[in-house]
Order: sequence, then structure tokens, then C-alpha cells
Amino acid sequence: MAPSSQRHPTLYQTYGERSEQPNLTPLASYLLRLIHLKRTNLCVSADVNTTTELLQLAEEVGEHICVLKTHADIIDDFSDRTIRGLNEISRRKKFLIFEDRKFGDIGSTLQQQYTRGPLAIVKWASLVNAALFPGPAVITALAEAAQKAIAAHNTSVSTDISASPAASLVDSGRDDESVEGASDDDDDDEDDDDDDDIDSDVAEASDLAEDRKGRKQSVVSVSTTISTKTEAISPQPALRPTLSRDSTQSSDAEEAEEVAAELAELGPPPFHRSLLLLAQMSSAGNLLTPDYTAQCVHHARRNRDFVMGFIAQQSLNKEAGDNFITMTPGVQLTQGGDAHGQQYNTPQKVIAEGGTDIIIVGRGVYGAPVSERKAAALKYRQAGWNAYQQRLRAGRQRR
Ligand code: 6AU
Repeated sequence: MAPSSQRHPTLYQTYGERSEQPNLTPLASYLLRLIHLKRTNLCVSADVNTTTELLQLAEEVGEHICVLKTHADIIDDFSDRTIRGLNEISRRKKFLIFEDRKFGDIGSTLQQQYTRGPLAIVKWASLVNAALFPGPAVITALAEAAQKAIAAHNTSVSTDISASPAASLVDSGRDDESVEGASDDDDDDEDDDDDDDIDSDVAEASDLAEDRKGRKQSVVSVSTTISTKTEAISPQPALRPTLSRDSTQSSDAEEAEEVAAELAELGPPPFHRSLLLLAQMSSAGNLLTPDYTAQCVHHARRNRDFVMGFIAQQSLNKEAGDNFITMTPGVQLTQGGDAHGQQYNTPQKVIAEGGTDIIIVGRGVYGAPVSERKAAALKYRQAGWNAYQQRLRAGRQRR
């Protein structure tokens, strides 16, 4: 079902234009800029079962994606090593991490599911999703927990920055434990041997930044620690680099260099957290009615500082001021389905016709033979981007 252009404020706007509009969370603005600069609207769904497979997949497809989606609870050996590995690759290859937790419980329980336990999702996933069926407290409870985690993170940053070099290496980070559930306290029993598997300098730097206990004090210089965390504390990154480049033009070597420089300038994502509401599902016979979807939009508008957008099959931006990001699962290069109710649409159908923003592809990429996974990601990247460009062209023809 194609959304009507009259009632769709973002349908014919570029990601770059949208990134500069108000009514966006810092993270939404960052993500739109990232998509615009990296020229990819592909999210790979990494539904694999071990840390090694997850990190290998992230490494292989990282350059082609804007978001990597995880299901942490299906990873047999999920641990701090998983988190540090993911963080390192996401910083280096530039993509956001989205934990597909599909929260759906009373507020007090889901605050704990978000911040505690072996997954402690709030610490490492920029994006999570939730169903609205328990009621709007789902949004406010998650937002409150996210806010505490951000405050704890920023407190620890301030502590690190203001401490003397020696103190920041030895004592940093013990002041943030007042924030229940959001501190790194529960890292205490993590196995230091895990660290041996991450060998790049960047990984060492981000390990140190995360590691408030100073276990690796001697490896990275103090200035590296401070600059890493200073970037992360920024609540609203400046709108840089400028978005002058016309994303609809084809790439050449010069442009590739320019893109690399702009991406480097974009820096790491701000330490913020956002929510995607599960507004529509791809599975056959699902019970998410149009009324339920409309409620998701209603409550998203009331919580624009935390709700980045939706998981849905079509764009739900209908009123002036709507600039929600829609991510669409159930995507393959041909229409079809699986044996368990999954239904697939093409990138053309969901991006060009449905007006959505990001395609989520799981088995279409990780189901390919290992040697072909990178090429599969590239294929989906191109299909998603072509569909977006087709939509922009249709918009130009209407003018
Ligand atoms: O491409 P697939 O079918 O291998 O994987 C699709 C991924 C899976 C699902 O858990 C998820 O997308 N998903 C979701 C999400 C992202 O919330 C909603 C939905 O309606 N359908 C769906 O498949 O990881």
C-alpha cells in the first residue's frame, strides 16, 4: 500500500535533508546523516548463535550497513567479549547497534530487562524496540531507564575528564554507582581472558573507555581515553559535515575519498538511546490491527525525545512534523515467505512504494554461503539504495 504523497511529509525528502530537521533525537539525526553519507539504508539482522559468528558477520558486512540488528538472547556465549567486539567493529565500520528485544511487559519489569541481567542491553545497544500492547508506560519506563544510563555514562565521563591523569587511570568511574541498574558494576565478574581476543588499538582504546576499573591502565595513553569519552558525552553533535553532496549522483574515486573523509568527520554516535515501536509486523496472521498501529503513531508523537520511529511495513509519517524513521523487516530480493509465517517483500516494494527508510535483512544475507555474504550484503545495499533513489526521482517528476 503506497502512502499518499499529499499526506506524507518525508516521502520525497533525502536522508540528508531530514537529518537537519527539528523533532529528531540526536541519535535519529546521527543515523540519517550516517545513511546519507555512507549511502546505505541496509540493516543486517545478525540472527546467529555464537559470538564468533556474530563478530565475523559484523566484520564482513559492516561497510555496507547503517545498523546491525542483534538478538542477544540467541547467542550461546554472549558475554562482555561480545559487547566489546561489537563496539569496536561498529565504531570502526560506522554503524549503530539495534537489539531486537521486542520489550512487552509492565514498566517496572522491563526497566530491569533493559538494564540488568547478563544482557544489560542499555549499556551497549543504541536502539531497542518494544510493542505497545502493555500500554504507553512501555515508552516512559524505557525512557527513564535510558536517561539514567546516559546520566551515569556522562557522570563517569566527567569524572574521567576532571580527574588527574594518574587518578583517571586508577580510580575512575567509581562515582557512578548511584544509578541503579545502569552502572557497569555488574561487569565485576567478567573474565579478563576474554580480552585477549580483541587485538586492535581501537579495541584497546574503547575497552579502556568502558573499563572504569582501570584493569588495562598501561595500554593506552590518557589522552586517548579522554578524547574517546569526550566525543561520547556530546548530547547534540554539531551538524557536521555539511550535507552539500548530492546523494543521487553516482560515485567515482574522488567521491569515495570524500565520503571516507566525511564519515571520519562524523565521528562515533552520541551516547544516546532510542526506541522503535513495533507498529506493524511482517508475519502472516499477526494481530497488530490498524487501530493498534495508529496508537503507536499517537504515542510516538507524544514521546519524540525517545521514540525514533517504527518497525513497520510502510511509512507512518502522515502529519507535518512527523520525521520518524521506519525500519522494515521481512525483506528479500523476491517476494515469498518461510515455513513459519514470515512474509517477504522486496526493497522496491517497501522503500520505493511503501516509503520506509531502512530495510532489515536477515537470512537474505547471513543465510548466504560464508564466502558470498559480503556480496549478498552489497546486493541488498544496492537494491535498497536504488529503491530510495527511485522514490526521490518520482518526487522530482511530481514537482
Ligand atoms: O530476514 P529474516 O526473515 O531472516 O529476519 C527478519 C528479522 C528477524 C525478526 O525477528 C525480525 O527481523 N522481525 C521484526 C523485528 C525486527 O522487530 C519484526 C517483524 O515484524 N518481522 C521480523 O522478521 O530477526
